[in-house]
Amino acid sequence: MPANVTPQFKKAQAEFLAARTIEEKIERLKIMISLAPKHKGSENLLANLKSRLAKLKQELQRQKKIRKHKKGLGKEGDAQITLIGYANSGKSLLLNKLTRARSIVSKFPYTTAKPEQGMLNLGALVQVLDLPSLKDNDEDNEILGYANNSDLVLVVGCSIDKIKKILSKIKNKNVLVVIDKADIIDTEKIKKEFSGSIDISALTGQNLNLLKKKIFTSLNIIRIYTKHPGRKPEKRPVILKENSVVEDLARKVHKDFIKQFKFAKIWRKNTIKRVGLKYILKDSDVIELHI
Ligand SMILES: Nc1nc2c(ncn2[C@@H]2O[C@H](COP(=O)(O)OP(=O)(O)OP(=O)(O)O)[C@@H](O)[C@H]2O)c(=O)[nH]1
Ligand SMILES: [Mg+2]
Repeated sequence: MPANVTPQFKKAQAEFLAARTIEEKIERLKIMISLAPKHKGSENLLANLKSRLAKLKQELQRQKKIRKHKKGLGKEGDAQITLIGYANSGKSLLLNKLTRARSIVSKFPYTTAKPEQGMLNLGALVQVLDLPSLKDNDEDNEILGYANNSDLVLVVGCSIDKIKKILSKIKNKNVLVVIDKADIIDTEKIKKEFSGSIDISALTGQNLNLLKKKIFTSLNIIRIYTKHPGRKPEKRPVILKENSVVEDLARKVHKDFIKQFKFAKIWRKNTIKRVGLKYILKDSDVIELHI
């Protein structure tokens, strides 16, 4: 990147990097383009940004088609999780408690006729899908398709038999058993049956914070906060896979960063370290890239 970009441009770039949805990325990239230097030495940068914008617009069109096809439910945010279970297990109430969604909750079975969604902010934005209840017939295939395609499946139920039956249907390897209605049932026996499971009550809020923590750790992603020298870290983290290295972050920030990379400074707990491209990042690291 040319050295003579303005601080406003750098700020716009940081905001672009923290963007999650494609729409957000496009908006912020447009701002970057408007702030980019427009002289001979920066032609490459500008061309680069414009081609990125064109690609993002293409991708948006593609996703819109998919969303339409799936009645509005393409993947969004940094990760997608699904809630699956039998009728009345409490999936819709749980979605509403985890996010700002207002999925209809009722004492009657099969109230949720199509997937409902909400966004759970864990630093990483986690899209939560409340799926229609399983019926043990062909209609289950579509529901299972959603679950198998998501980054994590929450199996919501409160009987050992039903939970076992759901588990036998799911191909996704990343599954968390959530025993619901802990305010009215004795969950001890069920908890023992499924190692790593958690008991909650969507109604009283019991263990919901613990559930959020488990969701985050089960997603195997890390939140990295970039910063510019002399400034505070960005509020919105860059999301990477667990065990990513500085190079992965640099690539995500801007491909030119790797070529011009000198060193990175990392703040982790109470330590500050100077590191190279191969250094393994950890969740919550604050990082400054020097080029
Ligand atoms: N006591 C108690 N009741 C709950 C809890 N969670 C849900 N319920 C109740 O269980 C019933 C079903 O809840 P829903 O969230 O609609 O269940 P669902 O799995 O979405 O069910 P369908 O979509 O209708 O198949 C409602 O009457 C809820 O109020 C809970 O944690 N404790
Ligand atoms: Mg429902």
